[in-house]
Amino acid sequence: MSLNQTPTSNRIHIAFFGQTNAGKSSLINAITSQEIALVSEVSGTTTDPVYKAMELLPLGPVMMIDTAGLNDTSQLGDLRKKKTMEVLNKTDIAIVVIDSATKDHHFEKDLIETIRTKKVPLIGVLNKSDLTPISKTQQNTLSSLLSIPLMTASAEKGAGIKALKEALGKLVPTDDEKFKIVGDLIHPGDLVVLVTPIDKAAPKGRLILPQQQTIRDILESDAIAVVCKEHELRDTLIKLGTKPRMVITDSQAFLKVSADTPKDIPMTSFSILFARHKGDLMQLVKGARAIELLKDGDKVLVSEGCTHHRQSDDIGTVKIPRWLRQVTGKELEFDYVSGVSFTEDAKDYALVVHCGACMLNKKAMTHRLETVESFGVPIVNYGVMIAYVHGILDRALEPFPLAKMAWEGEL
Ligand SMILES: Nc1nc2c(ncn2[C@@H]2O[C@H](COP(=O)(O)OP(=O)(O)O)[C@@H](O)[C@H]2O)c(=O)[nH]1
Ligand code: SF4
Ligand SMILES: [Mg+2]
Repeated sequence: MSLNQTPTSNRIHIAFFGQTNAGKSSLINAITSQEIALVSEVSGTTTDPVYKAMELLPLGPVMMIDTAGLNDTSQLGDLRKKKTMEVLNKTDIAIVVIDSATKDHHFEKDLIETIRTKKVPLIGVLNKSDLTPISKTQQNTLSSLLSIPLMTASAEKGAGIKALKEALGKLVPTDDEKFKIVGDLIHPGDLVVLVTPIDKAAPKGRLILPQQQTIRDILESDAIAVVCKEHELRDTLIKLGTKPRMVITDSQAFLKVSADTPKDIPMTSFSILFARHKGDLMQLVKGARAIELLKDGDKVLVSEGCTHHRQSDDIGTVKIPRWLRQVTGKELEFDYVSGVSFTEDAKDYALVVHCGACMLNKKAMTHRLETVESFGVPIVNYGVMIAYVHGILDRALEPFPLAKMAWEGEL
């Protein structure tokens, strides 16, 4: 990803569903006016979802998802349903594409029901209006049969595309808080000190995504970001001459930074901020409480959101197991998953430890949290766990009173 791109996790995910040859790929092409999706006369060319990040006016940064042509039969097959679900778990807006010539809409009814279970806003498009013109009455009848808003379009002729974009604009979640990382905790003019170690684990020539995003969020809040390494923190705080609103550090430097930050200055970590931003800080903090209940022979699942380049002392496969064995003194078994695959069956685990999820959107992370919760299994993330094993979770939760209460067992 280049530096000037909006991260995937902050894009509105728009997914196109429908029967093979309904014109999903053609519609994406028409909307984006770019030949990005594979269009073919042969049924079922697109087998796996195709993702394309782009700026789309008036929506802003989006991720278009062209799904595999589902089947032409009246039922969604199990495997296809599973694939649809996987995409739906991260979809912000769903578009159901229907060939206007379609007579039997069982397939679409089934599909729409599936989308409904996920509470994803959806809109239907009757495509190929150039081949099969649809009257307003027909359109309304079908719209009430399927219980979704329907629009007509011709991907081929470009008809109805502008209206579709405008309709999409109205479906975009308008929650301003949605992408707040720290902005809701600070005021204009506040000084925020960010501590970012530059060690062998840091990428060459740049800052990592959570650091960039936090700086951006601070600037958008009209506050002031001061960035230093852990070794310069003491000096930075002296030179500032005024108390910063908050110190935010990389988890790796937590101990040193905690020691160097006066107790009356609130301090937390990027990972705690992102745990809250991406998921449910309370749930993750409750997960940390479950660590001390682990028993010999318990299974722990370590889950990472992407298959990033592994360091020699990889946090997921090396540090996390080592820390957990050290703090519990128990014989634990570890399983690992990474990337798009995530267990739908967590019941065998006593604890799930998830990464910071910087590459996942909130929807995907929320789905993972809910899946694990549905099995009654506790889940913690790297940031909360690192703070816990270093004995500084107490301090890192200070800016978050509710999560702190959950940590103290009061909720
Ligand atoms: N006449 C006409 N043909 C279309 C339209 N949209 C798609 N097609 C054609 O229908 C076929 C299937 O389109 P495609 O986008 O690959 O369908 P997908 O399987 O849903 O992705 C291609 O031959 C397209 O050129 C349209 O609005 N009008
Ligand atoms: S925190 Fe998770 S999603 Fe982000 S780079 Fe690491 S493994 Fe990937
Ligand atoms: Mg296609």
